[in-house]
Amino acid sequence: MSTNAQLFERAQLSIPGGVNSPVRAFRAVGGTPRFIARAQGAYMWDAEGAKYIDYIGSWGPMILGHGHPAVLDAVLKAAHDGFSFGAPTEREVELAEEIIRHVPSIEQVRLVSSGTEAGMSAIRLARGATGRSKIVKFEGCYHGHADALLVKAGSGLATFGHPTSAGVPAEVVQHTLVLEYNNLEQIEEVFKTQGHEIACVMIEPIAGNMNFVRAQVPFVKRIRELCDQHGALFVFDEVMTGFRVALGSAQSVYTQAIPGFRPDISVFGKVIGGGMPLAAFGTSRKIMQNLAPLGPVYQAGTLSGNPVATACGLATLKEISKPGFYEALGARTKSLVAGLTQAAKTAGVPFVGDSEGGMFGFFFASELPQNYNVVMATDKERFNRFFHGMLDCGVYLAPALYEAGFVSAAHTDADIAATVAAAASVLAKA
Ligand code: HOZ
Repeated sequence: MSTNAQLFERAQLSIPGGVNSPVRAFRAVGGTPRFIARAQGAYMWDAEGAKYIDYIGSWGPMILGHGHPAVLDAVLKAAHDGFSFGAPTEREVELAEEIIRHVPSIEQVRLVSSGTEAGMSAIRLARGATGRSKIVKFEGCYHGHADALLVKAGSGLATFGHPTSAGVPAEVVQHTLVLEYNNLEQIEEVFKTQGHEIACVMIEPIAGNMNFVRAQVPFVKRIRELCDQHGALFVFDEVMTGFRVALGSAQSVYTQAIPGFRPDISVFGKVIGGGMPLAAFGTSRKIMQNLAPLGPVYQAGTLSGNPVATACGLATLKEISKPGFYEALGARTKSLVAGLTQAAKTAGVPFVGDSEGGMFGFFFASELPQNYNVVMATDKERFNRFFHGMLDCGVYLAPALYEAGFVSAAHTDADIAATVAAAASVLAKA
């Protein structure tokens, strides 16, 4: 039995399903998960010493690649000064200032430890600030695993065929209204009938938990108008897209298309922690006044603003703020998608892809899907064959069709060329 298989068997004795996060178990694609021993730059090595070009990047955070020297140095220095104090530090102020500097919709930010925590707290803040209970989310958008948001949430839930998790009482989700992504009629209707009761509309602006599906510009524009007309807050969940698709995050992409556009509340994770457990939610000073210790909306955390995690995040943000960073990252990601598209065309396989900054997605379909139901109808069997073929060639893609992919600054043109060559040989056989 291979070392990965032995480790997986052993893991299943002490950890449910052998994993600490469901998608890692390879249930969607079948086969044995690779147990990763180490990573450097754009590569990971598994417990058997096999090398992979990594397009997961820890599901988004590793925008600089693994083990970037400046980040490593900052983390080691911070670790020497102490792991956690449960008291404020200058570094967390610096990180908050740095996030605010790049995202004009935010005047204040609260640091937490995970995207789930940030999303859950953003909803509580929106409800506390508006005095309303109802929230609107969209099918296929995942906002972490807080009960109220775990309805038709794409990603792991889609993989395992349970649109909503067991253990979430119906009363807990009675205020969660779930609409189709990019469906203007449905959002108009819900505001017409329940607008005065809606605390917020929460969206992944580029949904990365149903692979890669963009919210259309007219859709985002109309939600903004409806929120303004009805006194609801517009929450951008940028856990995946934040500092990943642009320095100003996905909201800056929409501001280019909709002059003056800003969401009310933003949720961040992944890149702002550079691979350490760190996330955040931010908004105007006025809305933030509702948060404890200033106001009645409670939120707290022993490891919030952790000194080692903030050092990692700060060092990462410093690197990605350098001139030309996103131009180079975006061009490389585009060249990957173009290469894969060409390889599929040559093999006569229906294929579409899209990317923004360092985030990409692709489908075995003839058109880019606009919502969850269409994503679910794309060719899953072919994706699974492709995934395993690529893995055998040393290319590590996300082990589920419902996940976005990530390119880092450490990926070279040669890595992209090797990936495209692997795809051409896999698709020729698929
Ligand atoms: N939340 C991720 C899927 N969108 C999975 C995270 C992980 O398994 O590390």
